[in-house]
Amino acid sequence: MFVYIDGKYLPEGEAKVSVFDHGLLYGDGVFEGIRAYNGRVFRLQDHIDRLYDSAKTIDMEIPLSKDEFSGVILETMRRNNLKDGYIRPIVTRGAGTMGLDPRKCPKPTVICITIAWGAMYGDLYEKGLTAVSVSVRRNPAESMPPNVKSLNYLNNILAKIEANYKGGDEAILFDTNGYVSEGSGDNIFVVKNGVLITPPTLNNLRGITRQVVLEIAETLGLPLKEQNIGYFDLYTADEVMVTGTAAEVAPITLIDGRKIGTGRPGPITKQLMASFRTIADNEGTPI
Ligand code: PXG
Repeated sequence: MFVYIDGKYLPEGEAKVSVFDHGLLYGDGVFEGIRAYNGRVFRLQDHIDRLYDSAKTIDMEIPLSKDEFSGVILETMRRNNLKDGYIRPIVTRGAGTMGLDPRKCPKPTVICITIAWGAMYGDLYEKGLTAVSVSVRRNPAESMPPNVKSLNYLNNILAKIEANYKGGDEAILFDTNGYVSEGSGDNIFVVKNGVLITPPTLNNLRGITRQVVLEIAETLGLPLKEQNIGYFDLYTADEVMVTGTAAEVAPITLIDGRKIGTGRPGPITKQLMASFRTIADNEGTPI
């Protein structure tokens, strides 16, 4: 595979980052996770916009225009002959000296990695995933906004480790007020009495898949609410699902040992999964 790094497309073994890069030393940087289906990059502009918003928030200027960055993503896919896959653009603060101060890093490092990739959860899309709530809280917006897709994912990784020990396929994080935040790498929706409900995005990542699901719900005329929910709402929901670039739309059928609804993926979840598949397979920026 070829990897784009700082203006060059290099064989992956030759694409190297300095040990003094603040992305490595401090997790100082931002990234995106994007999918391509059938020769088209899904929601490319939305991902580019979020990448630049993440960079703006951490006061880092990406040394490429948005159009140039989109071009790099498409060209990396072309050079690797990929029509379906996963794309990881990364911008780190760049190489500097020791010390947190970003002014020590004259130039951000820009990277784009692509890999071939299929469904993340295999047969769990039919059976449903098991989720566990974790004691690790999502970092509060006033400390580190969860809207920034930063290179420091330890908050989410600690949640994932806890879920692994507790035997869950995915972790459900709460915020410091006890509201449901999100999964370790996806957003959460519940269905109760025919209404689709998802938390507002102050305490979670503004997921692009979440946005697609909201658009589908609107098109289908499904009643929809963006409102805070607690663990009572999770356990007593008729259906629960998670959404993300990696997970796509995935049903959750067991949470902390409580069967959700019938214990099988519900009708609204299945409808949203099918509509998502159609949209993902048919729209996108041609490679
Ligand atoms: N919340 C968090 C914390 C995420 O990291 C989402 C929600 C869903 O956002 P999108 O825009 O993808 O719908 C994410 C995205 C991985 C991986 O390597 C994780 C994500 C995306 C792609 C790959 O596990 N998370």
